[in-house]
Amino acid sequence: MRTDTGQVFKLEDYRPNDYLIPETNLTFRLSPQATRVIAVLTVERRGGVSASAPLVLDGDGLTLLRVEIDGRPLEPADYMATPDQLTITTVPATPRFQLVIETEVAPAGNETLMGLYRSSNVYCTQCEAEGFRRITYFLDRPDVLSVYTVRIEARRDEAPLLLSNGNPVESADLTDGWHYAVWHDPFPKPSYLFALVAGDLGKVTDSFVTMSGRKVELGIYVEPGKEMLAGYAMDALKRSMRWDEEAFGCEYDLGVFNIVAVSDFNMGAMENKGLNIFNDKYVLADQETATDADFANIEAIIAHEYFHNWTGNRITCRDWFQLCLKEGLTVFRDHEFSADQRSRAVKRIAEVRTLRAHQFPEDQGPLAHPVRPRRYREINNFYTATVYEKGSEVVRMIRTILGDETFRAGMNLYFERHDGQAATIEDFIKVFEDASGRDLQQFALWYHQAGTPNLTVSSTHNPGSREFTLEIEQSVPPTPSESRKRLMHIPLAFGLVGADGEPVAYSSVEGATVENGVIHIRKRRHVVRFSGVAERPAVSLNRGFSAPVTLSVEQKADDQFFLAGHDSDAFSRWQAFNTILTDALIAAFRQILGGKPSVFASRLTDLAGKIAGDETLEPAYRALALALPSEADIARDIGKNIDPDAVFRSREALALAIATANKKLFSDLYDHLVDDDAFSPDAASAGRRALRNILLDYLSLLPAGRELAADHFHSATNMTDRAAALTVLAHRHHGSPEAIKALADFEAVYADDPLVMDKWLQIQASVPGPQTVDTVRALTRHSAFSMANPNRVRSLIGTFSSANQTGFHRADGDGYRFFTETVLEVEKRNPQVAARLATALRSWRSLEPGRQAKAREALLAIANAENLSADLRDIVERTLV
Ligand code: 0A1
Ligand code: ZN
Repeated sequence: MRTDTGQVFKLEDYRPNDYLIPETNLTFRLSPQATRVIAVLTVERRGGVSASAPLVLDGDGLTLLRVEIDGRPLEPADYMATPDQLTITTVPATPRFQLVIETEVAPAGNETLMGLYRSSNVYCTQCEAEGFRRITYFLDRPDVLSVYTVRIEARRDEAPLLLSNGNPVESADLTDGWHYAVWHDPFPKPSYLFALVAGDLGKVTDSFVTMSGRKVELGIYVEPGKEMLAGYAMDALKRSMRWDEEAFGCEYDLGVFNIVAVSDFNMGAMENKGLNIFNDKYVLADQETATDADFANIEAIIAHEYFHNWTGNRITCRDWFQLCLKEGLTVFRDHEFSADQRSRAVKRIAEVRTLRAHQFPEDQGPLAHPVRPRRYREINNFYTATVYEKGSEVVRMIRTILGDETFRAGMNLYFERHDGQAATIEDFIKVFEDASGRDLQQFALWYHQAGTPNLTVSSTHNPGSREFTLEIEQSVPPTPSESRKRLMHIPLAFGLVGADGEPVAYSSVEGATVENGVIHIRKRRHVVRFSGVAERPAVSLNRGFSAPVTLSVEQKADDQFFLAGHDSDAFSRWQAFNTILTDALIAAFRQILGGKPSVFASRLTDLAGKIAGDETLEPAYRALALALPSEADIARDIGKNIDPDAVFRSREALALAIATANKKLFSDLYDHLVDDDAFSPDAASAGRRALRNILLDYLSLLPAGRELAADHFHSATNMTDRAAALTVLAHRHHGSPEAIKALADFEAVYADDPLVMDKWLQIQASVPGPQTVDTVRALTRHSAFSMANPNRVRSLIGTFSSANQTGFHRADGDGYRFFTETVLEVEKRNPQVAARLATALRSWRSLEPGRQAKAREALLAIANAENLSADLRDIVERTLV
């Protein structure tokens, strides 16, 4: 384990290395305990660099067996080797030389899942961000691009399949039951995109003909016997390949494209050139085992990794500070893909919910950082919602500002100008400046400045002068190490809506640039005057969520209700109703704290019924509208002094009020939505299931709700319905005979399917209430659980600590004690997963004082543990500041 060196990496310290490695030849002789790696590197000194400049290569826990230059072993005086560095002090005077390095690594004992490791007897690699240095000494940085040739040798019985990046070159038998394969990747790439897979895997094949008529062989490799679960992923891959040609002109460039699913993986998936490696959770699916959400995730992640071929691989990052250059852009691309494959409005609402649930708390807490950070201690901790999701929103804003066509011209310029390069955010912004002739320097603050901007908006209408005025003021709250903020350029899409629901015309506008329905906020305060407006309109703000900001709007409740029923922008219509719900929940929270009963306006509960039954709206949209803000959403909107038990009670009270007021309507609709057709994972069918399942959630609160949920569970013909019913039983009817039986039945059927058992763990880990910590403790000893597998850890421990507000934040601090123990235990094997778990306490300062003190104790207990990894120390120390 890499312990903390305390070193801080700074953007301004970037300089290119003195050396390049244009060619890399690797030979692997695979064995679980002692794999030999021979690296033959062509090293080149960059022009102008002194011949005496040492060559310093990165390593991480390596054992060096041999080092030679141009065919001669190095003298001990000519180099220095530690497990973490190889320094060659005497370098040949020639500008180019050949360096041979032989190392030995032990994939079997590697539980960090970085570098070369074994997952269920399959050899696989994970090199992003700095895992390649666990395989051999190298210039392990993204601006060193090399052409790789890889020879893999293994025992045929142990590893009949041998894969690496690029195209297959040759393969044959060796003596003693061994065999080999050689792969060559003609595209120069950074070391983080290197991959190797070897083992016994099942294969699903297909092919794709690119826009210029080249045939690409496609392969998806899975655990033998699971081939029939890879069909959806293969279909998603082909749709992604076509879409990228149509939407961005991006054509695939190798003769093969392979995907391998492994069961031990730290993240979702990895875009290694021509050989994507996936967490099997994002490949394997059928109606029996996967929910609609799983299908949607598979589609999105298959697309995401595939799209990296151009945004990430062909054009990579100069350094890790530029991570958002590939990630924010590729998330934007996968969002657009899913929007085109499904319903754009529904997709946008889901994206915004995710952004608010994950990125807003990050941006508003101690771990806030700019989309392009300037400092890091551990790069693994910067694969964040800010880099990915906010990074994507920033790209979306560029498109909003430029318009579709100019944006596309900018993207074309980006591909033309930077193909084959390791680029920066400045390069990215420049292509859009050049394509549009606009100055985007103020806009670029979105990359440089952390924090969620807030817009305070108020409006007045003067019927006499027929003038409608919006006063808009921006502020960006201080974030760690950035106390003073500069003024941002915020594209605020808006609409003025008349009493008939139609857009209100105006003759002229002054006070801000307004183009194509977007107000460009650039100053601290804008007074935007619309002339020729006879009647007071309702204002629909941040349509389509044009900017990732919070709004403080002085708006009449009547306007909110009006917009929730009439806004022509589907996102804003959803937003209006969501705001109504949030306001009601916050009021109920205060009533509960004041010892008063919660009361809800009948026009609110009536509107919920109207939306549920509105056949002009897509079922998926109705389901999203009826989903109450989560406890974490409510807590975030309250902001401080949070008592999670009171939040929970307010939410339950509102759910009960909505269910009670709409009993008959919900029940009829629930019956009507029953689906007798053959299962399809498509968005429309999924939307109907989503609506029916949220209705079940409401109906379960009413008399006979428990029986209804039990029926729903036992008659379910797909995992979406089964998991939804099990959640309702376990959460709302905890401990009931129906809940106990359903959990037991589920376990009996799926005991041998780890991915399905993850759902079983998740559902139990999220049961509200103080008793759940004991359940979770007990489940850590269940045979379905393993501390060594990231999916299991995230399902049980991750769900408990980040999705169970009342259980985790139990008033006596026992949830936190369990958390400390477990995080430290996971850390011993896998620091990266432990560090991610530890972010569950990032919002600890918004809790009420009692819980706050206990949460701090828990964080301090982690911080004071001995030999803390760099990953965990970085998170815990920043969280405590
Ligand atoms: N580049 C991948 C994410 C990723 C990052 C680090 C990893 O190491 C454990 C794995 C994957 C993506 O954006 O999909
Ligand atoms: Zn990515």
